Parts: sequence; structure tokens; C-alpha cells
Amino acid sequence: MTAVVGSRKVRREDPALLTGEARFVDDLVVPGALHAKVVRSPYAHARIRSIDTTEAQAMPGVVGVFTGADLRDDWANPLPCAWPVTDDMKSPEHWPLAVDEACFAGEGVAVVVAETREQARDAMEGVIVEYDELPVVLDLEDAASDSSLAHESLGTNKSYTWSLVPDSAAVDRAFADAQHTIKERYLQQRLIPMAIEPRGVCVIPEPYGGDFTIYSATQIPHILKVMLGITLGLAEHKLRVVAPSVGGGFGSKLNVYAEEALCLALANRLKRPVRWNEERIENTQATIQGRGVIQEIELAADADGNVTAVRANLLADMGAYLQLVTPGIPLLGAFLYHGVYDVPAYSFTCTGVFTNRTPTDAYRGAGRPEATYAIERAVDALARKIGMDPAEIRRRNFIASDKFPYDSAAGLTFDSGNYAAALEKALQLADYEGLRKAQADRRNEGSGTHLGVGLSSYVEMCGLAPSRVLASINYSAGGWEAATVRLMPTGKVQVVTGTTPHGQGHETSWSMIVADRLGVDPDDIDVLHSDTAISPHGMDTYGSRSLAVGGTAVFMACNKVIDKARSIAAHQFEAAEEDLEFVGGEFRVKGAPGRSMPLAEVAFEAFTAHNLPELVEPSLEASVAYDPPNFTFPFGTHVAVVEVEEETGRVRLVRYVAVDDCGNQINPLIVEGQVHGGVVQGVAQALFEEAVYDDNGQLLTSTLTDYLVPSAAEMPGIDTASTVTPSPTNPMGVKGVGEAGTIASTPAVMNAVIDALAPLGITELDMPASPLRVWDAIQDARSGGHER
Ligand code: MCN
Repeated sequence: MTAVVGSRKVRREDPALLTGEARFVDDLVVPGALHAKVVRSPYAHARIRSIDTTEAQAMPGVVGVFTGADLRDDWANPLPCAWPVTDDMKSPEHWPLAVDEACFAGEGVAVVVAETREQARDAMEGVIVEYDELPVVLDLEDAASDSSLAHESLGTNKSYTWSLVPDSAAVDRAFADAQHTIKERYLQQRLIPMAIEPRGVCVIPEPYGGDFTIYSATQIPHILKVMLGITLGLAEHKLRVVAPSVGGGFGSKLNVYAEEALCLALANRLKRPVRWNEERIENTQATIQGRGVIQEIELAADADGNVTAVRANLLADMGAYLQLVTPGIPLLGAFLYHGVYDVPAYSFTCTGVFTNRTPTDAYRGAGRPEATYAIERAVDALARKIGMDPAEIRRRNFIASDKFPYDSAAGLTFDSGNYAAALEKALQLADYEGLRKAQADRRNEGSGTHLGVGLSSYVEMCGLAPSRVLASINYSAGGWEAATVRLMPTGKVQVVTGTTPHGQGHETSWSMIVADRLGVDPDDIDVLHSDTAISPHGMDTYGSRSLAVGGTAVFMACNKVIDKARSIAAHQFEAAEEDLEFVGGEFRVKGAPGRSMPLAEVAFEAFTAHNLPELVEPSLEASVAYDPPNFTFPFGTHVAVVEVEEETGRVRLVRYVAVDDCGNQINPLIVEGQVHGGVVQGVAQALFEEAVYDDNGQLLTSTLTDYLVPSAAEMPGIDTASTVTPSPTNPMGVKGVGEAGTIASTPAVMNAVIDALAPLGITELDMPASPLRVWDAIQDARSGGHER
């Protein structure tokens, strides 16, 4: 039987998605369901003076209108933040509807429940809310100075300061002894996650026993179940959470949202199903946003350009509230501000502050794109300062391939790596030398269309996460994953996974892993997931964890199944277990070629239980909960080539090469797809996307006409390639890939833009490098010096 793992198998998920057959929350037909619409604060900061619901209550179809005060006793606890990063972290109480004070534009203040969605929407007009506007704080540095407060009651905007300074004297010494130092300041603009499917939730009270079934467009049904139980004070075993088809999440659906808690509370009160579906404008205002960080990074280097220390200081925008993992997002990058470089001294500090904007939280890469951006741009700045080629400074500073496992100055152990190999492959694929020559030619010709080449070499930590490491950084849950592999009596296989795919193709990948382990046709393997009644245990999908942790659990469950099957087969053969081998899906007695027993036959024996060895239980299935001993550390180099038009400031991405190393690959087609999607998302940050607020805290980019999500037309083809450096952390030697493209691409593109503009004297540019921003920078440079 030829190996399935490693083949470019087309995803089994795609026919339903591509033909419109997949069922999302909004497709569910639920007889008798009520529709909820949330009345939201138009102000970024205001005291709620009064809410008059009389008119709305009387409108056609309206079943109820509730304010935050009305529902206050329906919650046992505020919405959860599961990552109190420091013991003294400050966090304002976050109720599903604001009670006295609204702290961002879009925060819910009341909910209308009606027989139809249209009736609920109409009745929103009848809810009369009187507000007293309060001063807003939007700028991060203003927020840090407490010049005005995002929450009146909190007394400060500062949530926490978290530091990682293993040896401050070593850092000071490195800077004192340095031949070259640079200090850079970068802005990570806020990004709006734009899943094609907005959020949605539908809660159905079951007829008996006070049970609820909660359908939600979520990445985390398992975590949601626990958290909603705690928020509502409902017994967790009475809740069943199902994530049907989910149309993308990118981290934004890794959360416990007000509307989920609201629908559950309303269904509990009204004893009827209650559903809510997000409109796009709510998606931009009330779903979490990503990034929102001011970064200062300093490098110390010796005369040859060897980096001797990295010091990073962050000011991170929490937005108005701490959502599920808001404060921890910068920590996911905190260990990686030295990137792929062998840097002996390291220091990182982050302060999280509240502003009157939409809360931030995980967005694809979560902390790691920010870290990679800072170090990759800073290394380019150092190369510019000392007149060294960007490829050369990287080669010079890489952690050498013979140093793995590598203990970093920040305290991690990088599992495996060969950074130079990925760089050289990327340079070769992009024809780096040819590009540099073309660039020089263009410059010599005095062309007004500048060519820029940008590199980004990255390493990320994913496969979240060893539970004991999560404990050490105050995360409230574990990072293990569960799997069950079950042989049906006829030899077909059911796999139950605790991961929650929402575009990553786990059904295909997990079936491939099992096919190879058990010697079963992949089409005879079903993969069940995303329903807490079917897969009761799990930690869900985010942090490019699913393969390295959840896939490994599946792999290990297969091994357990084989172990049990071996004892059953040995009993049938009247042979010792050690004398059996399992090859190609069947047991054979070593050295007795005529005798074999396919796994399907063993499954049938286990089912009939007519002749099992003593103490062996009927049925053939095994469960595993796997807690990884370490993260995995994928890496690679991306090369971006841009043209920048001097007259218009327009940046065109003309070539993109991605070389990624995610260890052994289960399905290279899926890997490529993940890289493609990730790259486009990272390019979007560099060139197009930004959540823009006005001075009053109104989001100006609240529709898809203002918020520029790139389409295929803005992207060149992406040339992907890989190197393969297996991870020693797990038995399949795999590393994650779901976020790699996003992590690598933003700095590659920005380095290319700066590279293009360098002859004009431009060395700084904020993102996105929009035509206006680039044009402004060019005008500033022409008039005698570019300032940010
Ligand atoms: N894979 C593989 N071989 C490897 C690594 C991965 O074949 N060496 C395959 C896996 O088997 C799996 C897929 O690639 O089918 C992604 O695996 P992994 O890297 O473990 O990532 P996760 O499945 O945990 O996905 C999470 C990741 C994150 S964090 C975000 S954000 C993200 C992403 O995946 N959001 C996505 N990819 C997305 N893709 C889609 N379509 N939609 C999103 O919302």
C-alpha cells in the first residue's frame, strides 16, 4: 500500500463548501426561533443615563426588550478573560450588555427579541437611549499617561506590565560594548478580521432537563462550553456546543462573545430558541480586532554586524475590555523578538493599556507576526547602517543548524532548524542576484518606478502548547489535545478529534494519518469534530496547534488501537504478541508468511467478543489525551518584490517567493493552501488594511468599501517551496503551518517597499504602505527629510 501521508490529496471538505451545501449557523432551520438584535452605543465613551424600551416593546412581533440592567442578574460572572498575565493585572468588568458606561462604539447596551429578524431590526429604532458623552482616549501613549480614562471606574488605563529580562546586566553590557546600535519604532496598525462568514449563534433549549444546544460560528466549542457555563452559572454538562461549518475565523472566533452569552440567557429566560447573526458592520465594530501595538526595538551589534543584544519595548492596545486572551497576545511573541538570530542577550517588556476602541485579541499569528516584523525590519535597518546586503546580515546571524536543539536567551528551546538552507533556497528561486542587478539597472536609468526586494526570515513558536509552560505564563487552561480512534465492526474507522477545523482541512489530514497507521483506505475513515456531545474533550483550533498536538493524539490513538488489536490477533493465532508484526493493515506471524489477519477481521472479533483473550474488553477503540513536551518552531524565508511608482506612491507586489519549513508534511497541497492564505493576510497588513478611527472613536473603516481586503487581483502568483527539517518533539516530526504565511509576509513586503524607496532617502514608513502614505513620504523626502 503506498503511503498516503505526504501526498497531495484534494480536501474532502471542499465539495460541500464549493457547491454551497455546507451548513453554517445561519442556514439552520429552527422552528419557533426568536431573533435577537443588539442595540449598540454610537459613542466611544458615554454614560448611559436612561434607556426607554416602551415604544420598542409595543412594536409588531416583539417578544422582549432588555437592557444591561434588566439582565444583570442573569449572569453569574462577567465575560471571561482566561489569561491574567500578571497577578496585579487590571480588568474592568465586562458584561454582555453595558450597564452604566459604554466604553467603545459598538458596545451592546440593549437587546431586542422578536419573532423575525426584520421585526427585531425595526424595533431597535424604538429603543430610546440617553447618553452623556464622556472624553475618549484612543491614542496609546495618551492612554499610558492616564490623561483621560477609558473606564471611569478603573482609575487607570494601565492593565499590566509584563517583562522578560533574563539578564539585564548582560543586555546593558552588550549595548555599552556595541560598535553599532540602532533604535527603531514601528506601529502595528489595528486590523479587522474579515471571516467570510460573520459570527452567529443559535441557542435551543431542549425540552427536558434544562439542557441547551448552542450552535455557534466558533473556533472553540469546547472552551466555549466551559466558559458559558461559568458566565451564566449553568451546569456545564447541561450545555452542548456545536460549531457547524465555520467560514473562517483567523483567531477572531477564538473567543467568548457577548452575543453568545446573551442568546443563552435569553433562551433560558424565554424558554424558546434564540438566534443572532452578525451584520458586517457589527463584525467590524464588535468582533475583536488584531494587532494595535507600538513597538520599540533596539539592536546592539559588533563591528562585523553580529547582533549581540535585542531590547524590545511594547505598548499594546487592549481596546476597551479584556476578551478571552487579549492580554496574553503580546506574550505569544515575547520570546521571539530576536527571531532566527543567535543573540546572547535579550530583554522584552510590554505594557497593555485600555482605550475606547473595540477590544483586541488573537488575529492570525497573534504576537508572532508583530515580533517577526520588528526584528526583520530592524535587521534590515542595521544592514543599511553598516552597508551590508540584507541576505548577508541574515546569514551571519542565523542560529547555526548544528546548534539545535537551541536554548534561546529568551528561555525557549527551539526544536530543530536549518535557517540558512531556507534562505538560500528562497534566494535562488527568486533569482536574488538577478533582482539586484535589475534594481541597479533601473536606478541607473533613473526610472520613476522603483524596484524593491525584501527578505524576511522567520521562526515562530506554535503547536500551542505544553500545559506546564502555559501555567508558567498564567494561562488558565491546558494545551493538550484529545483523540479517539474507533474501529467499527466491519473495519471502517471513526476518528473523534478535539480540534475544531474552520478551513484547515483536518478531516482530510487526520484521515490520511490514520490511513497510513492502520492500513485503511482514507475514504473508509470518518473524522468527527466540533460537537461537544460527540467529541467531549478538546482544546480546539488556534496557534497552529492542531496537527502537532491534535494530529499527534490521533497518531498515538492509532498506536493504542494496534496494541489492543495485536493482543486479540495473537490470541487468534495462538502466538505470542511479540511474534506478530503489523504490516499493510494486517497482522502476520513473523516468519510464517501464510498466516495473516486484516485489522477489519480483528475489529469483528472485538465486536463479537466470542473469543477474546482474558481481561481484554470488547470493542476496538482507543483514546489519547496528548500534552506536547514542547512547542514546534517552523521557519522559513520569504522574498517579496515590489514596484513603487514615484509619481503616485502606488506599490505593486510583482513577485512573491515563500520557502517554509514545517517539518514533515501530511498533505503538501493543504500546506500550500495555508501558506497562500496566510501570505495574502500578511500582505494585506503591509499594503492595504487598517482599522481607522476618527478623533471621537468612530470606526471609519466599518464596511468592506472602506476596509481594503485584497482580492486575487492585488496578488501576484505565490511561488511556494519548502525545506523539511523534522521536529523531534512529536513522533510524526511535524510542525504547524497555519500562521506561517502571515508571520513571514508583512516584513518581507515592507522591507521591499523601503528597499525600493531607499534611493530617495526614505528609511521609515508605517503600514499600510498606501499610495497616499508612500506619496507623502516621497514629498517629505523631496522637501528635505522624511519624517514619520
Ligand atoms: N499540515 C500538514 N503538514 C504540516 C503542517 C500542517 O499537512 N507539517 C496541515 C494540517 O494537517 C492541517 C493544516 O495544514 O490540515 C493546518 O494545520 P496547523 O498548522 O496545525 O494549523 P491549525 O489546523 O491548528 O489551524 C490554525 C491556524 C490558525 S492559528 C489560523 S488563525 C488560521 C489558519 O490556521 N485560520 C484559518 N488557517 C486558516 N485557514 C482557513 N481557511 N481559515 C482560517 O480561519
